[in-house]
Amino acid sequence: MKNTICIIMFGLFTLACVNSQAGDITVDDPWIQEAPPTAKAMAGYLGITNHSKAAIMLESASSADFGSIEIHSSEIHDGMVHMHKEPHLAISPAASLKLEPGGYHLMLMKRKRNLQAGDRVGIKLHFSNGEALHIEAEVRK
Ligand SMILES: [Cu+2]
Repeated sequence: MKNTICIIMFGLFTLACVNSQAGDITVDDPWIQEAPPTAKAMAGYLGITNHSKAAIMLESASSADFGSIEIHSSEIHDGMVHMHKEPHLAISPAASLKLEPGGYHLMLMKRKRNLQAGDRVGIKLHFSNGEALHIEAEVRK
């Protein structure tokens, strides 16, 4: 009898989880471009998908391996890459946004340890719906 109650309760709990906001955001293929040891900053890329019915903003990011992380966009004028700091990044309802070379990226600054291809970096992403995602980005050439 006790077992039956547990199974029913677990079933209700699972339903409650599906209906809550947790899991509205998923991240795919996070990676960081390898940079020379002298470089002060590195660029991080990933795909972000918003599974909810409302726009969600990526508001900030942090990592134990970097002193600070900014959200940047980049544009090319006259063959020169210009980067702009963005206060946040909006992901439309039921849509994906790709941070990729030549476009949006995470600007990882004040590196605290040497990072080479194959190393993994933990990054925490904070979203406007209150969700915080901990991701692991691989350093690649
Ligand atoms: Cu940048």
